[in-house]
Amino acid sequence: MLIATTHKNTDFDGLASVIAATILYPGCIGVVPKMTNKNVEQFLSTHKTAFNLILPHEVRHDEVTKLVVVDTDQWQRLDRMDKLAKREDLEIDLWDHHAIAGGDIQARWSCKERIGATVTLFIREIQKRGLKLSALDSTVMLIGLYEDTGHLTFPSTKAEDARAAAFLLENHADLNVAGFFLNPPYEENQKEILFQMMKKTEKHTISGQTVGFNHVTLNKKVPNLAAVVNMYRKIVNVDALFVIFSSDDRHSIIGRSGVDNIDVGQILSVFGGGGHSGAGSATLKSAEMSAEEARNKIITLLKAKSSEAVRISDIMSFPVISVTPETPMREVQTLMASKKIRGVMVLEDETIQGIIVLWDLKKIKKETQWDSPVKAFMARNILTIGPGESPSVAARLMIENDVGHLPVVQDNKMIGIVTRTDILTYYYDLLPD
Ligand SMILES: [Mn+2]
Repeated sequence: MLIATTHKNTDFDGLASVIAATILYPGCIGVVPKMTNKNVEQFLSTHKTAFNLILPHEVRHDEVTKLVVVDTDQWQRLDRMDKLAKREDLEIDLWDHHAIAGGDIQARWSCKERIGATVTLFIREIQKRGLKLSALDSTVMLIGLYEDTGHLTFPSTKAEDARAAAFLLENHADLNVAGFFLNPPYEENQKEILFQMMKKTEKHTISGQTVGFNHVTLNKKVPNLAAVVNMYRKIVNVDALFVIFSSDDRHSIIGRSGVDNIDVGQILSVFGGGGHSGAGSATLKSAEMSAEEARNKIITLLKAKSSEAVRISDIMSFPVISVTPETPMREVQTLMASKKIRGVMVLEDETIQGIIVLWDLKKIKKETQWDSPVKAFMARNILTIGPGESPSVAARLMIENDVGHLPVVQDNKMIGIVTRTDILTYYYDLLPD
């Protein structure tokens, strides 16, 4: 007997990958954990018979000769597979897109890659072998792909995920069905939780990125908390978010991130959970840790991570090209043209007096004004930035204040400058002119 299974609290990527395994491995039966996410449960209640799927209690473990594990690499996340974990003769294939190291499932063969969704890895193989997909297969795979990549918007999304989506659309994936399961209507108690969360969001700025925290005590079971957190994240507008839901004896932490350098899956793996950079979760016993301790631990982890990150001092330009306040505009213009720069600092005795940018030259209407000193045209209220800040802080300052140059100041002394070009070069890996 050959079976394929995935993690408990199965999401659509897990389900789609199990179904893909039943297509890829001849004779393979899919085993879906008893506990699935609410939208997966709804999907299965109407579509289950269309696929070759059974429940964990229906598996005759001693007859299993081969196991295909998808979308996780940890035994503890599988449902009722403990008996198989002890079997030494069992052949295991593993397909996963989570953290490359860390899992305790020893596979004979594995395909582990950092990519938006596990199902993308299967689609690669399905395409390679020229296998046919039904419209229904394509639809469930597209839902898995869209759910795990936030409709191809999460930073973990790769070009191959988008190509996989194109392949599924070519194979008649139904976007109406996908839309229905990706955006389930909110239930009354989900709305209640959402309102409760909106009343008290705690925001922290860690290395220039805003991280939201929330703690909610649940006194009844609320389905699909992950969807509530997704909705909440759109409302609170933070770079990353962690919500701790506490019930009688346990805390569930759900994390979401929209930025590259906060990997929530990695952070939550410290708590025994997991996920990928954009989305993750963990469950812990309240006896082990209070909600506040869990929050503090997340903050500590975030701070430790950010200390390895790129700083302004790594991307700034120096030495800085500057003039004195008395320099005639004509000289400033010549300087900008010869150095091919768009802004010049105006300094006197090493202190910043102002900045003159290419745009200011357009203010000159009369020929005689080219002889006037730069101090008559320069901008005086200068925003500065510290060398230890992150590029995203600089980007935010530039966008919010519509400035293209930020002097980098340390101990009241200017040590460099960051420009829009520096920021773009950093974000897009472009080489400067
Ligand atoms: Mn996944």
